[in-house]
Order: sequence, then C-alpha cells, then structure tokens
Amino acid sequence: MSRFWSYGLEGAEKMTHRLLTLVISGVVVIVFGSAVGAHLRVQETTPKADSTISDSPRHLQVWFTQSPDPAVSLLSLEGPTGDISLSETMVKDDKSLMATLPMALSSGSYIVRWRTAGNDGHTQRGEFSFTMTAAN
Ligand SMILES: [Cu+2]
Repeated sequence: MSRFWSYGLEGAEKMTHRLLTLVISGVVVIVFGSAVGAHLRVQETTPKADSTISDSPRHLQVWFTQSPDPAVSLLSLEGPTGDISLSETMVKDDKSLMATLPMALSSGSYIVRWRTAGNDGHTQRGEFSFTMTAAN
C-alpha cells in the first residue's frame, strides 16, 4: 500500500514537472515572440516624450517601426483641464501618425495617447507626456 502511494506520488510529481516545463516554455515563447517582432513600437515623438517645452507645438506626431493601420489609428491629447480636441488623425507615409492642435497650449502637463495597429493587425495603445512651461 505504502509502495503504491509512493509510486503514485512520484508519478504525480513527474506529471507536475512536465506541466511546469510546458507552461514555462509557453511563457518564454510568448515573451520572446512579442519582443522579437510582431508588434510595432514607437520610434520617435513630437513633442519628445517627457520633455519640457515653452513653445506650443503646432502638431503632435508619433513615428512607429511599422506602418500604422489607418482603420484604428487615433491620437488624443489630455491637458490640465481635460481633453483637447485635435484635428483628424492623419497617417503619414513615414510610418507616423499626426494631428494638428487647434490652439496654443497653456502651461501644464499633457498626455498624448495613441492607438494603432501594425503588421499583425492587433490594436495597440500607448501614451507619453510632456510639460508646457510659460515662455520667458
Ligand atoms: Cu499582436
């Protein structure tokens, strides 16, 4: 009886070990798979992420590593007093999204949010901030 149980436990342990190995390799594939390439990434932004500027930008632009899908592409801007309406988001030939600002920005912190999709068609979102200071 005790022999049977110890054998059973050993089997279960082996099974658990195999399952764990499977799960871990699955995670490795997911993590490395996405890091290596399917998704687009931000390459550059205007204004620069985390920058502090005194001249109000005339437009926002985000460059990506893949061509943004126009169907799901959107830029939005949130300022100290809420959302600021932008022009329609344009998809440019240089793998960027651009939207113009209707007016000069006052001082404060701003968050630019983007939504788009790259080659694999999956919608991705991201954001970056910048700060406006009063001109001297
Ligand atoms: Cu994807």
